[in-house]
Amino acid sequence: MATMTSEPNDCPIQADTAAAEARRRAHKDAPFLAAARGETPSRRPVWMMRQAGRSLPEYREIRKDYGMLESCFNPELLAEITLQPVRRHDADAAILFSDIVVPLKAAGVDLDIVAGRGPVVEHPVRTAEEVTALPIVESSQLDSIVEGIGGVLQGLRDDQVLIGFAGAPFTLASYLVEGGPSKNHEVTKALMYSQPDVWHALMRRLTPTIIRFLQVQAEAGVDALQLFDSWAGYLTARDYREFVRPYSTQIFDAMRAYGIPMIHFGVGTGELLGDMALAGPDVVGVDWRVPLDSAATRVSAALQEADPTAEPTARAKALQGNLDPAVLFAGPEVVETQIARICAEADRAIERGQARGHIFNLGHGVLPNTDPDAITRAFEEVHKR
Ligand code: 1CP
Repeated sequence: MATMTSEPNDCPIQADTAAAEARRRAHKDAPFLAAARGETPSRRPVWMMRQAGRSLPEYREIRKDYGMLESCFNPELLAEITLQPVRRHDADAAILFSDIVVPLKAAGVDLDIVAGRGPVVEHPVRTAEEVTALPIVESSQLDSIVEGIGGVLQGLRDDQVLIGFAGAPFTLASYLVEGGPSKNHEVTKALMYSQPDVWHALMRRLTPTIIRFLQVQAEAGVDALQLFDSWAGYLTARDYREFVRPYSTQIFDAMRAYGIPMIHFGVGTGELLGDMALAGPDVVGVDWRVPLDSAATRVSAALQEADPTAEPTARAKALQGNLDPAVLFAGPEVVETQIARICAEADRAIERGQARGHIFNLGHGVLPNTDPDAITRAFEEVHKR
């Protein structure tokens, strides 16, 4: 059934949930889906952010001949790179090989992903005129991603899922406003504080592009979605609520019609976990700084405060996380001890009714020099618990 989503801009976005259901594979006993939905999984699900990429020799081999964005828009490469870590580590989830700036590139924004640096935008967006000139992506500009997703789905077992993703408005805006990666996000924050009208116009302009990128993935058959607000942790909770959350909420509201689990994650967001949970995801991603049982207490307190009459199951979310990526350099005994601690913290939160499930992950992405065998061993260790 086609439903109209809340429209932040003057460009209506239809959600074709029937197409999404037709493309999505039937699952049998998928641990990721069980954990995300608050059911008991047959084993503890695990995947790692940035599991596809430079830690794998087979990835570096492919990338010798192709640029980063070239790989993202090539359906065969996209499918192969997405599947590499799933085969090697027996992951419960694949994450689409793409980047948060892909929908902007597809829409015609002049940007590149520079090796060793990240996304670089040729003409930064800092004025009302530049915001208005920012294109909104059309579904047809993302056809190669749809084709790539089809290839990934063919290569997965029916207990494994494919996670699609997008960057959230704040994190995406940071690259557009700064013109590239930033340590302190000072140009972005200066714009937000000194010209709030321009800031809100930029958020309104980005939101439909993000929704469309996610809809295209949902309609191509992905099983779950993750919205990355990687750099939101640079904001105070007050600023997050005023300048960011309304737009992330619109995105979750628009995507809920597809009925697939949605994850929200940011780095250093310990102080924002409750607010990020209120934006509307089913699963809250936690970085390594906050133990999962403390994270669960923060999330459930925020949900309870927002709606004291809610059913007990609506007062908790599933959690995803949260091994420090650096621990993978510390040897198998340390990794084993840390995994045991994290699983115990998650289980405690579930027993208390403050979390609905646990999807094991790192607290941020795999670091490029990580030994792939250390990653495989970590997956095996999680599956024992
Ligand atoms: O396995 C996977 O996770 C691969 C798919 C993936 C994802 C989910 C890539 C490929 N990028 C992303 C998301 C992404 N891109 C985020 C959110 C997740 C996170 O916090 O890590 C962000 C912030 C970006 C922006 C970006 N793209 C950076 C960070 C720059 C900074 O500000 O510090 C970088 C280095 C890139 C390039 C990139 N994207 C992906 C890869 C494999 C690479 C490296 C490309 C190369 O080989 O040079």
